[in-house]
Amino acid sequence: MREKLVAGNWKMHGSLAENKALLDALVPQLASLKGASCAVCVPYPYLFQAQQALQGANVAWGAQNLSQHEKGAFTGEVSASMLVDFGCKYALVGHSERRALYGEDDATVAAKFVAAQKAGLTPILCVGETLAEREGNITEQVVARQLDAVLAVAGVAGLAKSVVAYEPVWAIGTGKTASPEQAQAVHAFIRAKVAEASADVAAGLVIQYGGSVKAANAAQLFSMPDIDGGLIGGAALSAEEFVAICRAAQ
Ligand code: G2H
Repeated sequence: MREKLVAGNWKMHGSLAENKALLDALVPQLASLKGASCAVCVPYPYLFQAQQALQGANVAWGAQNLSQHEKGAFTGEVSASMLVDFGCKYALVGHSERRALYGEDDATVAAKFVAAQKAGLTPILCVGETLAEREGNITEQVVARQLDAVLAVAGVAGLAKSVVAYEPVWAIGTGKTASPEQAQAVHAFIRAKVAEASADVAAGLVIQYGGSVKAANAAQLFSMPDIDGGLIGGAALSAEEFVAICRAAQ
């Protein structure tokens, strides 16, 4: 049986004071979470704060990006081993904002996925189509291409040690959520695609949904057979919302 995972993606939000209030609220409220896991992916400068606040708690932490390089003259970049130094369990790779705003192509995302795993991190691989791609009926083609790029370098054995997050770009931060049925259809497609390489890996793969998930719609989304939790943006900045979403995953 797969355990659902709810991960917060704080994006470029927060301050030492705001994070303290949020983390101090999450730790006791999520202490009793059972049958589901949770994590927060925080901005790089706050990884140390997350590590201090969450060590020994029932909440894992991670980063929102990483370099595909191990070390070297890459000004402004952060390596996978640096994230490990700060106790990260997860690193998002290929979030649509990285793909769209920072030109990360499939090959770069795949290289980041491999770099994360090499250092012992669990990559959360984000895939998803834009509105134009959905309207052009190429959602499955796009998601297949994004998965194939990773399968080509990490293999299905690599995918087995990762989490996939399906995030339709048109639903991100827009308030528009994919309906549970729309999301389920793509999740089932992803699982079937992975099953072509390995039925076992497909059956065990955690596939999160992301895109305007909130307390009010989480339970319905998480009740779908192939939706194994969520990647939560805006709603992860509120302890009340995030805790309610985590509880919906139990
Ligand atoms: C999608 C999601 C979190 P939001 O980016 O990754 O953000 O929940 O704000 O749509």
